[in-house]
Amino acid sequence: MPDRPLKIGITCYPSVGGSGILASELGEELAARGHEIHFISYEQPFRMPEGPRVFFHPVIVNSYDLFKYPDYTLPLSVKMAEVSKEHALDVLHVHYAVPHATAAVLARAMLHEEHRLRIITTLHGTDTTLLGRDPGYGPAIRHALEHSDAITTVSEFMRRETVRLLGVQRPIEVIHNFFEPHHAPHRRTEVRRELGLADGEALLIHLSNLRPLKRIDLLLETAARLKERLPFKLVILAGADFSPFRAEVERRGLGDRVLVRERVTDIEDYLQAADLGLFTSETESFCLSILELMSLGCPSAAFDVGGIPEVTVSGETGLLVPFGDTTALAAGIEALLRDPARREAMGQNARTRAREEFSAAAIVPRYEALYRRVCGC
Ligand code: GMT
Repeated sequence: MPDRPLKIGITCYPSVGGSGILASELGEELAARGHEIHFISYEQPFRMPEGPRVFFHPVIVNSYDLFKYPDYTLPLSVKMAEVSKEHALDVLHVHYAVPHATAAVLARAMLHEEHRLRIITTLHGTDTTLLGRDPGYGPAIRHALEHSDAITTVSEFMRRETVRLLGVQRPIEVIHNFFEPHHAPHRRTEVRRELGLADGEALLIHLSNLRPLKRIDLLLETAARLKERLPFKLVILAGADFSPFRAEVERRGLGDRVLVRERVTDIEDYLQAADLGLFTSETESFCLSILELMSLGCPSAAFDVGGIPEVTVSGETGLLVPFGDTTALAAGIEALLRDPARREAMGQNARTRAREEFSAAAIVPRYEALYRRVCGC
């Protein structure tokens, strides 16, 4: 008898961010495989798919004068319990522990035994590496992990950090992120023309939410080192307001080199138009953006931090240098861009690695198997 489709709740942050993107793409792939997907969040996730088996349940957060800070955790847990009961969810998969895993554990406590909810928590990054160290959060995160039916992390680095920082003793399964590129609406030449790229000018690309750990200062420092050495433009797909960085762009004389696009939905347009990704984060559990570029045959240059070396292999599918060494980063980029055959070969390797290791076909069945294991179905 074929396996029955599952009813899966997904909670994530809806805004631009790797964990929300991954959760949305996972929902899309699971729905395409016949499962029923219920997103529960305060807004419809940025890349939430549309389709017959995909539902969105908004969490309404009221603000009351008596509270200095509005609370999200309690209304979220009430909505999780409500949706679990009404739709007989098999499993609730929460992405990013804070506050989603705690809300899920509370939701389960509110339900009667016949609606016993299975909870899977996927740790994505700063829920461990930043909040896990915070004495105001650490014990609550540990409690939620100990009461989840399964825990996953997006890299081996994250698994190690979770054990080290939170002392979690339970098994933690590493399921790497995946990415399936959508069709790019425009051709590479059209995008490059729209960006005003001259013949022979290279296109570097950076995608991020610009938070402090993305180290935009080092990104601009690297671009400044390349300024006199190469004709290039750096396009930044910003998931947040870029204006705080404008003064630094001007100070470094990069005004005509840096192009910013905010809240882009058709990222594939830019991914396929780029020659090289550039990332300068001080930590990353995975760096989904590097994988997104790899999927379209574009290698990246980055610092060798966190889970990044699990995604890209230096010298084969990209270029990694020690953290903070912008001199080495700029030299490596210059060498690569002056050698189109090598860059092209790296791009091909990147595409192959993305398909073999980090495609939906490689990763989604691992989540399905996990759901069935925790549900016993
Ligand atoms: O952890 C965060 O700071 C946010 C999180 C997010 O929602 O974007 O990013 C993390 O999750 C992504 C998806 O798994 C990873 O690609 C990012 O590397 C990771 N960010 C960090 O570890 C800083």
